[in-house]
Amino acid sequence: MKLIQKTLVILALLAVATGAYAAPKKIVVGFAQLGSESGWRTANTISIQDTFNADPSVTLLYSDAQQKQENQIRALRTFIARHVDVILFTALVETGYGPVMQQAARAHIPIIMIDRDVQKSDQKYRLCIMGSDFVKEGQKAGLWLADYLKKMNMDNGPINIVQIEGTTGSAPAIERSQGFADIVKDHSNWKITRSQTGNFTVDGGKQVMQAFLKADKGIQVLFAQNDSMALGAEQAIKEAGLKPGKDIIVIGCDGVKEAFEAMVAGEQNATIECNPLLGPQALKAVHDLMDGKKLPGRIWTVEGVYDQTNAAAALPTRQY
Ligand code: GZL
Repeated sequence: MKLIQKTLVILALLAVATGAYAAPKKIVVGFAQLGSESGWRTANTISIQDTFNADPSVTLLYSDAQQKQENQIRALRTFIARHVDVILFTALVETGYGPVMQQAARAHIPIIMIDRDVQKSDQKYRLCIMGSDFVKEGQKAGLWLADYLKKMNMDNGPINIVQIEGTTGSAPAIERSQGFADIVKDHSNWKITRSQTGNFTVDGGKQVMQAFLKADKGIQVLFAQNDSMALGAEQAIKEAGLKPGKDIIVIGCDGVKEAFEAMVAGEQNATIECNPLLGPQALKAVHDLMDGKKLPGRIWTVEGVYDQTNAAAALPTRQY
């Protein structure tokens, strides 16, 4: 090694050792995830963790609240105490976060909502919401059902619909119910005869569908507000000696791989895609924020509708 190179190496080592050169400060991001209740949630978490952990300019602090609001509030308080630069937050339910979000605002820590928002009165404490349009997803489920019943020449007499809702009080449960009801009310022969929460889990969907089937032998359609609950309900329908996808039309939400496999097997009729792969959009939003750019109030995800006519072709490309 030439003398000049040796000198430069020694100078660089000295600069670091004396603190004269400080490595650029990393952006510290606190991510308060709500839990790991569904395939969707797992894919959402992995997308954010993999994207952020691959960026050397960022440190991601992660918390899984295991679907308990008190754990999420505790995690947010910890991020505030650690003076993180940005908080990513997925609200388990819409209410109850105002005080801790106000604390973050007072500490000048910006909050970017991922996937699920908080109630309107607390939205002043967050910078933006990044995620899907749940009302539109509910409407898409109703519109798909109308099209399918028409194609199958089934929309003549009464249509008995049951609904398995997501986590009570959560934005997707509230808004998917609203969107689906928007379409149901346009069909006087349709009726949602039973609706109950399955808490977005496979077991929850199975237990609720078992109860519905015990109480009602005339169910024709199930709208499950996520594919995990639809898959659980399909197990219950089979155990009751019926064929899901044939004896009972099954519509899910999310677009997880297992739902595509169920559609290819003829055991689910449709799924309304809800894209969990928000990591790249979230990282871009964090960098834009740190670079002083203004974030839009709403960053939408792009998603479609899949059924037995296009599931097989799409299955190999599914990433979650
Ligand atoms: C929707 C998301 C929902 C999914 C469920 O964006 O919040 O939560 O639909 C998940 O699978 O549990």
